[in-house]
Amino acid sequence: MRGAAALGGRRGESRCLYPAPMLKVRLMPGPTVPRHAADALADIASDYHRFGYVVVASPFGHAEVAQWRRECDRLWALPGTQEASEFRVDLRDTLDGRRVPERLDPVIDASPVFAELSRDERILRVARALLGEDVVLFKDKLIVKTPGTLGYRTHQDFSYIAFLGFPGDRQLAISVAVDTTTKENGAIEVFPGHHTNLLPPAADDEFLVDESVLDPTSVVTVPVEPGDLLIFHSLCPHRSRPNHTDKPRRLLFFTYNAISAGDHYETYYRLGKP
Ligand SMILES: O=C(O)CCC(=O)C(=O)O
Repeated sequence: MRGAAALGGRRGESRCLYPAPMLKVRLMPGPTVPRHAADALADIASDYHRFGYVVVASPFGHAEVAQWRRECDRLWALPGTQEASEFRVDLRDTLDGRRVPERLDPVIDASPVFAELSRDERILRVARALLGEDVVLFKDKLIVKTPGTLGYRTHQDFSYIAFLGFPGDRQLAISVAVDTTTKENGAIEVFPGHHTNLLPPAADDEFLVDESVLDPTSVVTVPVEPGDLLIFHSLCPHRSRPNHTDKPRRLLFFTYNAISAGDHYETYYRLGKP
Protein backbone atom coordinates (compact mmCIF):
# COMPACT_ATOMS: atom_id res chain seq x y z
CA MET A 1 0.00 0.00 0.00
CA ARG A 2 3.04 2.27 0.09
CA GLY A 3 3.98 4.53 -2.75
CA ALA A 4 0.68 5.84 -3.99
CA ALA A 5 1.40 9.20 -2.39
CA ALA A 6 4.60 9.54 -4.35
CA LEU A 7 2.66 8.92 -7.53
CA GLY A 8 0.18 11.64 -6.83
CA GLY A 9 -2.76 9.38 -5.95
CA ARG A 10 -5.23 11.79 -4.38
CA ARG A 11 -8.68 11.27 -2.98
CA GLY A 12 -10.01 14.07 -5.15
CA GLU A 13 -8.94 12.14 -8.27
CA SER A 14 -11.15 9.20 -7.48
CA ARG A 15 -14.43 8.77 -9.28
CA CYS A 16 -16.16 8.39 -5.91
CA LEU A 17 -17.60 11.44 -4.21
CA TYR A 18 -17.79 11.97 -0.48
CA PRO A 19 -21.30 11.31 0.74
CA ALA A 20 -23.07 14.41 2.00
CA PRO A 21 -24.26 14.56 4.63
CA MET A 22 -22.09 11.91 6.26
CA LEU A 23 -24.19 9.11 7.66
CA LYS A 24 -23.31 7.20 10.76
CA VAL A 25 -25.15 4.02 9.89
CA ARG A 26 -25.52 1.02 12.13
CA LEU A 27 -26.54 -1.87 9.96
CA MET A 28 -25.32 -4.88 11.81
CA PRO A 29 -25.97 -4.83 15.53
CA GLY A 30 -24.35 -7.30 17.84
CA PRO A 31 -20.99 -9.01 17.86
CA THR A 32 -21.94 -12.05 15.77
CA VAL A 33 -20.66 -12.21 12.22
CA PRO A 34 -22.43 -14.80 10.02
CA ARG A 35 -20.08 -17.29 8.33
CA HIS A 36 -21.41 -18.74 5.12
CA ALA A 37 -20.63 -22.09 3.53
CA ALA A 38 -18.44 -21.62 0.46
CA ASP A 39 -21.16 -22.88 -1.87
CA ALA A 40 -23.85 -20.50 -0.55
CA LEU A 41 -22.94 -17.93 -3.18
CA ALA A 42 -26.25 -16.06 -3.14
CA ASP A 43 -26.05 -15.49 0.65
CA ILE A 44 -22.39 -14.54 0.40
CA ALA A 45 -23.15 -11.99 -2.33
CA SER A 46 -26.12 -10.59 -0.45
CA ASP A 47 -24.06 -9.89 2.72
CA TYR A 48 -21.14 -8.53 0.71
CA HIS A 49 -23.28 -6.04 -1.18
CA ARG A 50 -25.18 -5.01 1.93
CA PHE A 51 -22.36 -4.70 4.45
CA GLY A 52 -19.23 -4.39 2.31
CA TYR A 53 -17.71 -7.53 3.77
CA VAL A 54 -18.57 -11.18 4.30
CA VAL A 55 -17.04 -14.22 5.97
CA VAL A 56 -16.89 -17.60 4.24
CA ALA A 57 -16.22 -20.65 6.41
CA SER A 58 -13.09 -22.50 5.39
CA PRO A 59 -13.43 -24.49 2.17
CA PHE A 60 -9.94 -25.93 2.88
CA GLY A 61 -8.80 -29.02 4.72
CA HIS A 62 -6.48 -29.28 7.74
CA ALA A 63 -3.64 -30.61 5.59
CA GLU A 64 -3.79 -27.55 3.37
CA VAL A 65 -3.70 -25.16 6.31
CA ALA A 66 -0.78 -27.14 7.75
CA GLN A 67 1.04 -26.75 4.42
CA TRP A 68 0.44 -22.96 4.48
CA ARG A 69 1.90 -22.78 7.99
CA ARG A 70 5.03 -24.62 6.89
CA GLU A 71 5.25 -22.30 3.89
CA CYS A 72 4.95 -19.21 6.14
CA ASP A 73 7.76 -20.56 8.31
CA ARG A 74 9.92 -21.24 5.24
CA LEU A 75 9.32 -17.77 3.79
CA TRP A 76 9.88 -16.00 7.10
CA ALA A 77 13.24 -17.77 7.48
CA LEU A 78 14.49 -17.02 3.95
CA PRO A 79 17.62 -14.90 3.69
CA GLY A 80 16.44 -11.33 3.07
CA THR A 81 12.99 -11.72 4.58
CA GLN A 82 14.11 -9.86 7.67
CA GLU A 83 15.88 -7.14 5.65
CA ALA A 84 14.12 -3.79 5.38
CA SER A 85 16.02 -3.17 2.15
CA GLU A 86 14.23 -6.02 0.37
CA PHE A 87 11.56 -4.83 -2.06
CA ARG A 88 8.90 -7.18 -0.74
CA VAL A 89 9.50 -6.63 2.99
CA ASP A 90 7.50 -3.93 4.76
CA LEU A 91 8.08 -2.92 8.35
CA ARG A 92 5.72 -1.93 11.15
CA ASP A 93 6.08 -0.39 14.61
CA THR A 94 5.76 -2.37 17.79
CA LEU A 95 4.25 -1.51 21.16
CA ASP A 96 7.75 -1.09 22.60
CA GLY A 97 9.00 1.23 19.89
CA ARG A 98 10.84 -1.15 17.58
CA ARG A 99 10.28 -1.48 13.84
CA VAL A 100 9.99 -5.05 12.65
CA PRO A 101 9.29 -6.91 9.37
CA GLU A 102 5.53 -7.36 9.10
CA ARG A 103 4.66 -8.29 5.55
CA LEU A 104 5.87 -9.89 2.36
CA ASP A 105 4.25 -7.97 -0.48
CA PRO A 106 4.18 -9.47 -3.08
CA VAL A 107 4.45 -13.06 -1.89
CA ILE A 108 3.40 -15.37 -4.73
CA ASP A 109 6.56 -14.94 -6.78
CA ALA A 110 8.48 -16.30 -3.79
CA SER A 111 5.98 -19.04 -2.99
CA PRO A 112 4.65 -21.70 -5.37
CA VAL A 113 2.23 -22.78 -2.62
CA PHE A 114 0.65 -19.36 -2.30
CA ALA A 115 0.77 -18.77 -6.07
CA GLU A 116 -1.35 -21.89 -6.48
CA LEU A 117 -3.67 -20.75 -3.70
CA SER A 118 -4.20 -17.38 -5.43
CA ARG A 119 -5.54 -19.37 -8.42
CA ASP A 120 -7.59 -21.84 -6.36
CA GLU A 121 -11.09 -22.26 -7.73
CA ARG A 122 -12.56 -22.28 -4.20
CA ILE A 123 -11.43 -18.65 -3.90
CA LEU A 124 -11.90 -17.53 -7.49
CA ARG A 125 -15.50 -18.70 -7.75
CA VAL A 126 -16.45 -16.57 -4.76
CA ALA A 127 -14.57 -13.54 -6.14
CA ARG A 128 -16.32 -13.97 -9.49
CA ALA A 129 -19.73 -14.25 -7.82
CA LEU A 130 -19.19 -11.02 -5.87
CA LEU A 131 -17.78 -8.99 -8.74
CA GLY A 132 -20.18 -10.50 -11.27
CA GLU A 133 -17.53 -11.29 -13.85
CA ASP A 134 -14.16 -12.93 -14.31
CA VAL A 135 -11.35 -11.66 -12.07
CA VAL A 136 -7.63 -11.00 -12.26
CA LEU A 137 -5.15 -10.85 -9.38
CA PHE A 138 -4.20 -7.28 -8.45
CA LYS A 139 -2.04 -7.74 -5.34
CA ASP A 140 -0.93 -10.46 -2.93
CA LYS A 141 0.69 -10.29 0.47
CA LEU A 142 1.39 -12.23 3.63
CA ILE A 143 1.01 -10.27 6.86
CA VAL A 144 2.83 -11.74 9.83
CA LYS A 145 1.75 -9.74 12.85
CA THR A 146 4.33 -10.89 15.36
CA PRO A 147 3.76 -10.46 19.12
CA GLY A 148 3.71 -6.80 20.09
CA THR A 149 3.31 -5.49 16.53
CA LEU A 150 0.86 -2.64 16.06
CA GLY A 151 -2.30 -2.83 13.95
CA TYR A 152 -3.69 -0.53 11.30
CA ARG A 153 -5.70 2.67 11.62
CA THR A 154 -8.99 2.85 9.77
CA HIS A 155 -8.56 2.96 6.01
CA GLN A 156 -10.24 2.04 2.74
CA ASP A 157 -7.91 0.07 0.48
CA PHE A 158 -9.20 1.95 -2.54
CA SER A 159 -7.67 5.23 -1.39
CA TYR A 160 -4.22 3.74 -2.06
CA ILE A 161 -5.02 2.68 -5.61
CA ALA A 162 -7.49 5.32 -6.81
CA PHE A 163 -4.70 6.73 -8.97
CA LEU A 164 -5.03 3.68 -11.24
CA GLY A 165 -8.37 5.02 -12.44
CA PHE A 166 -10.95 2.26 -12.03
CA PRO A 167 -14.00 2.44 -9.72
CA GLY A 168 -13.76 1.11 -6.17
CA ASP A 169 -16.55 -1.39 -6.61
CA ARG A 170 -14.50 -3.30 -9.16
CA GLN A 171 -12.03 -4.60 -6.59
CA LEU A 172 -12.18 -6.76 -3.48
CA ALA A 173 -9.67 -8.27 -1.08
CA ILE A 174 -9.85 -11.84 0.18
CA SER A 175 -8.03 -12.48 3.39
CA VAL A 176 -7.24 -16.17 3.93
CA ALA A 177 -6.61 -17.03 7.56
CA VAL A 178 -3.51 -19.05 8.31
CA ASP A 179 -4.08 -18.67 12.05
CA THR A 180 -7.14 -18.08 14.21
CA THR A 181 -7.67 -14.36 14.69
CA THR A 182 -9.09 -12.81 17.83
CA LYS A 183 -9.50 -9.38 19.34
CA GLU A 184 -6.34 -10.09 21.34
CA ASN A 185 -4.08 -10.96 18.40
CA GLY A 186 -5.29 -8.19 16.09
CA ALA A 187 -8.24 -9.53 14.12
CA ILE A 188 -9.55 -7.27 11.39
CA GLU A 189 -12.35 -4.87 12.35
CA VAL A 190 -14.79 -3.41 9.84
CA PHE A 191 -17.36 -0.63 9.69
CA PRO A 192 -20.33 -2.24 7.91
CA GLY A 193 -22.28 -0.41 5.24
CA HIS A 194 -19.79 2.33 4.35
CA HIS A 195 -18.54 0.81 1.09
CA THR A 196 -20.29 3.13 -1.33
CA ASN A 197 -17.98 6.12 -1.14
CA LEU A 198 -14.55 7.26 -0.19
CA LEU A 199 -14.80 8.76 3.29
CA PRO A 200 -13.08 12.04 4.23
CA PRO A 201 -9.39 11.66 5.05
CA ALA A 202 -7.83 11.85 8.50
CA ALA A 203 -6.22 15.19 9.27
CA ASP A 204 -2.73 13.69 9.53
CA ASP A 205 -2.82 11.18 6.64
CA GLU A 206 -4.78 11.50 3.42
CA PHE A 207 -4.87 7.72 2.96
CA LEU A 208 -6.56 7.07 6.30
CA VAL A 209 -10.19 7.72 7.18
CA ASP A 210 -11.40 10.52 9.44
CA GLU A 211 -12.92 8.30 12.13
CA SER A 212 -15.16 11.07 13.44
CA VAL A 213 -17.57 10.37 10.56
CA LEU A 214 -18.02 6.78 11.75
CA ASP A 215 -20.11 5.55 14.64
CA PRO A 216 -17.55 3.92 16.97
CA THR A 217 -20.20 1.55 18.32
CA SER A 218 -20.84 0.16 14.81
CA VAL A 219 -17.39 -1.38 14.42
CA VAL A 220 -17.42 -5.17 14.09
CA THR A 221 -14.47 -7.34 15.03
CA VAL A 222 -14.25 -10.24 12.58
CA PRO A 223 -12.55 -13.22 14.23
CA VAL A 224 -11.77 -16.01 11.79
CA GLU A 225 -10.58 -19.60 11.93
CA PRO A 226 -7.77 -21.09 9.82
CA GLY A 227 -8.88 -21.41 6.19
CA ASP A 228 -11.76 -18.93 6.55
CA LEU A 229 -12.08 -16.20 3.94
CA LEU A 230 -12.80 -12.66 5.07
CA ILE A 231 -13.76 -10.79 1.94
CA PHE A 232 -14.03 -7.05 1.87
CA HIS A 233 -14.93 -4.43 -0.68
CA SER A 234 -12.18 -2.04 -1.71
CA LEU A 235 -14.15 0.81 -0.08
CA CYS A 236 -14.96 -1.04 3.17
CA PRO A 237 -13.42 0.94 6.06
CA HIS A 238 -11.38 -1.43 8.19
CA ARG A 239 -8.67 -1.43 10.83
CA SER A 240 -6.93 -3.75 13.26
CA ARG A 241 -5.36 -3.68 16.72
CA PRO A 242 -1.93 -4.79 17.94
CA ASN A 243 -1.07 -8.40 18.59
CA HIS A 244 -1.12 -8.69 22.39
CA THR A 245 -0.47 -12.45 22.40
CA ASP A 246 2.80 -14.38 22.34
CA LYS A 247 2.19 -15.97 18.91
CA PRO A 248 2.22 -14.50 15.40
CA ARG A 249 -1.07 -13.81 13.63
CA ARG A 250 -0.69 -14.71 9.96
CA LEU A 251 -3.11 -13.71 7.20
CA LEU A 252 -2.74 -13.97 3.44
CA PHE A 253 -4.42 -11.30 1.33
CA PHE A 254 -5.34 -11.77 -2.31
CA THR A 255 -6.81 -8.70 -3.98
CA TYR A 256 -8.70 -9.24 -7.22
CA ASN A 257 -9.99 -6.88 -9.86
CA ALA A 258 -12.98 -7.45 -12.06
CA ILE A 259 -11.49 -8.21 -15.46
CA SER A 260 -13.30 -5.18 -16.90
CA ALA A 261 -11.25 -2.94 -14.57
CA GLY A 262 -8.07 -4.20 -16.16
CA ASP A 263 -4.96 -6.14 -15.20
CA HIS A 264 -2.81 -3.73 -13.17
CA TYR A 265 -0.59 -6.25 -11.40
CA GLU A 266 2.69 -5.29 -13.08
CA THR A 267 1.89 -1.57 -12.99
CA TYR A 268 1.00 -1.66 -9.33
CA TYR A 269 4.17 -3.42 -8.26
CA ARG A 270 6.31 -1.33 -10.60
CA LEU A 271 4.79 2.02 -9.65
CA GLY A 272 2.70 1.44 -6.53
CA LYS A 273 5.55 0.26 -4.33
CA PRO A 274 8.72 2.36 -4.28
O1 LIG B 1 -3.45 -7.42 8.83
C1 LIG B 1 -4.04 -6.49 9.41
O2 LIG B 1 -4.10 -6.42 10.63
C2 LIG B 1 -4.75 -5.43 8.60
C3 LIG B 1 -4.24 -5.34 7.21
C4 LIG B 1 -4.97 -4.33 6.38
O3 LIG B 1 -5.90 -3.71 6.83
C5 LIG B 1 -4.57 -4.09 5.01
O4 LIG B 1 -3.53 -4.61 4.59
O5 LIG B 1 -5.29 -3.36 4.30
